[in-house]
Amino acid sequence: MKKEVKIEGMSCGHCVMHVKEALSELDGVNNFDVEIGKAVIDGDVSDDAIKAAIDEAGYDVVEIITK
Ligand SMILES: [Cu+2]
Repeated sequence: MKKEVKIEGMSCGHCVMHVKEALSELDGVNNFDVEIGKAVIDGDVSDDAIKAAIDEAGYDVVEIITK
C-alpha cells in the first residue's frame, strides 16, 4: 500500500534526514521517499504509526492520503 504524507515543520535537508530516520525505524515500511513537506511510503503500516513516528521526530502530519 502506498501512502502520501503531508508534513508541516520541515525546512531543510536536516529535517528530511530526521524524517527518513524515523521512517526507517518503522515496522512494515518497505520503501519510502522524503522531500521537504512530504513523504511517500510504500508498505504495510498504519496511519497512526506513521503519525506517531513523525510526531516523535518533531514534525506535524497534516494529512495522510492512501493511494
Ligand atoms: Cu531542517
